[in-house]
This record gives sequence, structure tokens and C-alpha cells, in this order.
Amino acid sequence: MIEQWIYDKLKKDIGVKRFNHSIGVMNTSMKLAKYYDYPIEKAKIAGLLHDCGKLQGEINLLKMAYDFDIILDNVMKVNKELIHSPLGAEIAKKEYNVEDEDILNAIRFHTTGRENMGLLEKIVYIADLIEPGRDFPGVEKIRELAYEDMDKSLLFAINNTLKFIIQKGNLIHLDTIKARNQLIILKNME
Ligand code: DGI
Ligand code: FE
Ligand code: FE
Repeated sequence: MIEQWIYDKLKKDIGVKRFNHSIGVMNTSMKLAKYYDYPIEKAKIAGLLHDCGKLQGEINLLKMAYDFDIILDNVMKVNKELIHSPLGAEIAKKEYNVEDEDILNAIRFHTTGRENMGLLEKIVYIADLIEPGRDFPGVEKIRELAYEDMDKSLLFAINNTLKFIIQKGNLIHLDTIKARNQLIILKNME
């Protein structure tokens, strides 16, 4: 059971549009958890709160990260949209009283992914991309693969995101590269 104040605070903090996306990610995370036999309540709260660091309005993300003692790497300093994930993990801990490390890590790594992702991290990463409100080239393929083979879905999704990042000329986060390398090595060992 998620208490009502959590929904109310989240909606106020991130705005109704992001909140609706978060409800979609919560529901999709629960579906994936059921399918992959993962504790559903953990997937529910991780999905709901994954974007709790996307605070509304003119906020100084660098200052907030500093105040929360988050050490930003060079890619995050340049690419500020990546900051909401580590910031979200700290906010989940301090303001939503989340203590479970799996849930905090699912929030912390939901944008970049990383090497050795746990099942909940994979569930939230994928749910974020395939919740019903999402529509971008490639989403149908990720949706299909999500219920066939989680790692294949993840690799396809990462490749898809990387193409987009490269097209925009943005920096690639090293955690994303490491996640991708590991998935490819695993695939080649099959
Ligand atoms: O917060 P959301 O919009 O729901 O989704 P998100 O947290 O997955 O992604 C936010 C953005 O981050 C999205 O446009 C893709 C981008 N992104 C993902 N991985 C990387 C990245 N951007 C850079 N620069 N480097 C990455 O490795
Ligand atoms: Fe996000
Ligand atoms: Fe999201």
C-alpha cells in the first residue's frame, strides 16, 4: 500500500504531466514484475517515484545536487537532464522515506543504466520507456521484447537511445556504454 501523501507530494513536486507518466511507469513496472516474478510492491514504488527528482520550475540542479552531497561526474555536469536520477534517489530516501537499496538504485540508474543491473533496475528502465503514454520510433519493438527477453529489450532500448543521443551530438554517459558492453558480451556467450 502506498500512502496518499506520497501521490499528493509527487504530483505537486513534478507536475501533473510527469505525474501521469509516473503512474504509467508504476503500472508497467508492476506488470513486468509479475511477469518476471519480482516483488510487486517494490516495483510499484520504484516505478511511481523514478522521476521524483524532476522538480518543477526554475531550480538549480547543480546546487541541489551539491546540497544533497551528490558527487556529479563530468558528463552529468554538462548534461543536466541526467541529474534527476541520482537526485531522485536522494529525494526518495530523505523526503519519501524509502530505505530499500534496490528501489533507490532503480531510481538512481533509470536514465543511464549501468553494468550489473539488478532485475528491478531493468524493470524500471524498460517501464520508463514503454509505459502506455510513450510514443517514439522503436517503442513497439522494445514493448514486444520486454515480455520475451528482458536483456534483449534492454540492449535494443540502449542502442535506440544512443542513436538519438549521437544524432543530437550529446555526450554519452560511461554507465550506458558499460551496460551495453556487458549485454553484448552476455549475448555472445549464449
Ligand atoms: O525522465 P524521462 O524523460 O522519463 O526519461 P529518462 O530519465 O530515461 O531520460 C531523460 C533523457 O536522458 C532522455 O532524453 C535520454 C537521455 N539519456 C539517456 N541516457 C543518456 C542520456 N543522455 C545523455 N547525454 N547520455 C546518456 O548516456
Ligand atoms: Fe527520468
Ligand atoms: Fe520517466
